[in-house]
Amino acid sequence: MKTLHALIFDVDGTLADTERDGHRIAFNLAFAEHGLDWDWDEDLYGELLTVTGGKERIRYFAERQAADVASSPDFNALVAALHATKTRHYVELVDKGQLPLRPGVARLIDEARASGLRLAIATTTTPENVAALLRATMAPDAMTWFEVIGAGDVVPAKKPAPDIYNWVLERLGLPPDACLALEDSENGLAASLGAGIPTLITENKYTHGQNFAGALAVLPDLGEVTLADIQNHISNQLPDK
Ligand code: XBP
Ligand code: MG
Repeated sequence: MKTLHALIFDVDGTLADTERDGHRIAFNLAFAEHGLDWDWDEDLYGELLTVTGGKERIRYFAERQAADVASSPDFNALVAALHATKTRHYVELVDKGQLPLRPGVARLIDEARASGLRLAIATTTTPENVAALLRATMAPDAMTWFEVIGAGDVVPAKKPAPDIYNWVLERLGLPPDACLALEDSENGLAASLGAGIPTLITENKYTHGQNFAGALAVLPDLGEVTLADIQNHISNQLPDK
């Protein structure tokens, strides 16, 4: 078995169920604030989640559903403005404590910290959103618990591209098989596996039933999963055990 040196966490859908009651609400508040009658209901948002990244998601939607807006010369500026407004609303929602950590996340992170395992984050979402979520759900200084935080536009190609995971691995100075990625979605899994990182999936309502081929395991949540469980699982599944 390769020794496990680091856990690399995805954020949205993995640390917390942020999409339906967080990002989606914030997008809709931003649309209203900018005078747009767009309303992303829960089902539509589930479809739009195939596009990772908020700016990319807005652009994708507008190009298909609001061609007049998408073809205007100010469209790029509008996308940027909408996204900035959306980020403000999202951070406000997180600050109100409306997006708790998923079961088992706090316990596993505590256990990892106590055992000296290194922690990192690899996410598509905006750095301000990560900071707000860690602050609201873990501790005021929780950002310092994570040695590397790869977020948002730090790489040009978002998940399912492996770039954000490669960016994090490079800064950790670790080979992929010394790490475990924790993801919730097919796009996230494609990114982590693309970087060669063994990956544990905790699925959620939006990602249930996606293609998780290649994952170490697919669980409903981290529940009572311990580091020892994870290490045993890795040692049983990796070919070079
Ligand atoms: C998360 C995302 C993000 C959020 C929105 O994907 O796709 O885009 O929905 O965040 P993953 P921003 O969990 O696979 O990283 O609006 O800040 O982009
Ligand atoms: Mg995710």
